[in-house]
Amino acid sequence: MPQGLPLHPLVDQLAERIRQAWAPLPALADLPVDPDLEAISGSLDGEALFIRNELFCSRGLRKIHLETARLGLGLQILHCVWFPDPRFDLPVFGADIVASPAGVSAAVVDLSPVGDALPPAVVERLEGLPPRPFSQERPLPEWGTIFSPFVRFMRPADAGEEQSFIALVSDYLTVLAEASAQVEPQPISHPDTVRRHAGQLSYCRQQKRNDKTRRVLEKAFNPAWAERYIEELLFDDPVPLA
Ligand code: BLA
Repeated sequence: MPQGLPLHPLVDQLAERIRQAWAPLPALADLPVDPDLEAISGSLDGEALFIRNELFCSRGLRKIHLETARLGLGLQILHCVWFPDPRFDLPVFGADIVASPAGVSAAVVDLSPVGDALPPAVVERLEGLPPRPFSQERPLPEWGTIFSPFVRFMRPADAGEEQSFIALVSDYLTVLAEASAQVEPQPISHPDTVRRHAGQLSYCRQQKRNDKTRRVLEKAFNPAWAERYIEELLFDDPVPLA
């Protein structure tokens, strides 16, 4: 880890679990990223800042992104999104953890639809997962209409719930990996591909309405840098269909 600073155990353990989940994906390959955006370190008010980005693609997934960061005032972030290739009928996987010295305030995970609803095979698998109760579920923000009925958003109350959150994320990643191994691509001009492309644009547009992310990045760096980071790295649009 840059600067050798440890991250919150939940952030470290979940990052490790996510790396294990992408390792066996078919046709896994590095995704080139501007070195300016890939690894960033600096300081704010005497505190070390860093961002580490890991990016891949695989069969059916145009971008697999994991960000781990320390962004000042002891704020630690794990941000992870797996964006599907619109030719494949797959949901978007997203997870976010926000931790500070006061503890973890937000942990969220979802498999989000890029059309009207999740693919039926994904719904069936999600419905078959073991129940994982959390004692402090949080209400979704107003831009959260992109999430599925299976979204989970909570403040993990203790180490036990932190482990449950890791298990929950593992469940969702297993569902997506299974779906991605089975789904066949449709042509680029197929109406379903066009619809999923539009759905992914809308997912990115809604995520960009999360002012909390933007504010943290603007304060740690500056508004222009934050804008570029959000537009080009966090929530870049899928390439236009030919
Ligand atoms: C909330 N995200 C937050 C918060 C901060 C960040 C500071 C407020 C914490 C809280 O309410 O307890 C900050 N998140 C970041 C930063 C990055 C980041 C700086 O990812 C930098 C990379 N956010 C996502 C993804 C999801 C997501 C992929 O990036 C979900 C799949 C969700 N974050 C999300 C939600 C909230 C949040 C739902 C709560 C927003 C609210 O209550 O208003």
